[in-house]
Amino acid sequence: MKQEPIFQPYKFGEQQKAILDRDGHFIFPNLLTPQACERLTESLSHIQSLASAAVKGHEPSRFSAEYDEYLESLIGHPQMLELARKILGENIRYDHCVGLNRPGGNQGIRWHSHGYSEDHPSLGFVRIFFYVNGFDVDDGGLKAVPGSHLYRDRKIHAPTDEDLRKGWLAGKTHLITHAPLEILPLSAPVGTVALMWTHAAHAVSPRKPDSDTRWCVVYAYRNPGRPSGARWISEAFEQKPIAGAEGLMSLY
Ligand SMILES: O=C(O)CCC(=O)C(=O)O
Ligand SMILES: [Fe+2]
Repeated sequence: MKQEPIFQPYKFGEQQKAILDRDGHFIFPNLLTPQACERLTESLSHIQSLASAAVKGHEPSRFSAEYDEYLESLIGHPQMLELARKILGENIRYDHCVGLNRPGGNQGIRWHSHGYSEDHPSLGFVRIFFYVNGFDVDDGGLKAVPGSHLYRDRKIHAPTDEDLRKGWLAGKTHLITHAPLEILPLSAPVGTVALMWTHAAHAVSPRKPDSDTRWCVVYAYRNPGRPSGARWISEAFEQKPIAGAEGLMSLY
């Protein structure tokens, strides 16, 4: 069955890949088609509606693709896999699909990084964020530290920008450009797709109380070879045949 496109035409060649590898993140403004945005908004509203009845250990927000057919169908969508393989190369596995809806008043998330294969840097792990209705700076907005991913530090933590500057960032420079590392608040128009290497320091600012819900979902893929802490896939889901995702669901 042919799937509807999710992305507008885009270029992600050597130059764009080099920017991702230098900064640790890469933003495609307006990449999602209007139709995909509509379907995603419906699916993410559905995930949101399940939140109050969440089963502990198998939450709809953490196992989102297991609770929504459209979200499931994107795991093996040809355009999704093409993009994931432009980043990671041929040999990839699916890792997780997490709903990141942030209603007005949501507190955002503190500075952190994630881990994968610290001992074997050629194995990559990338998050592909779909910011369906986008976000403004300081309104449920993603922030990053370009170059932080090159340290491959899985344990970056700080409650505020100030704490990060005084702590982990102090005295650190970019390992390629040698510029001092700095916090970069991002903004994203409707339909933005953001790529991020897993070791990049990132945080999300609180959503303003009178803002609407920020609709967002993330799909993560990796090169197999190491255990993965964020691999949220139930046993039943790992066995489920999903079009296009054959061979992608196992850990190794
Ligand atoms: O909500 C966001 O924009 C980012 C959430 C996050 O830190 C993650 O999925 O790793
Ligand atoms: Fe994160």
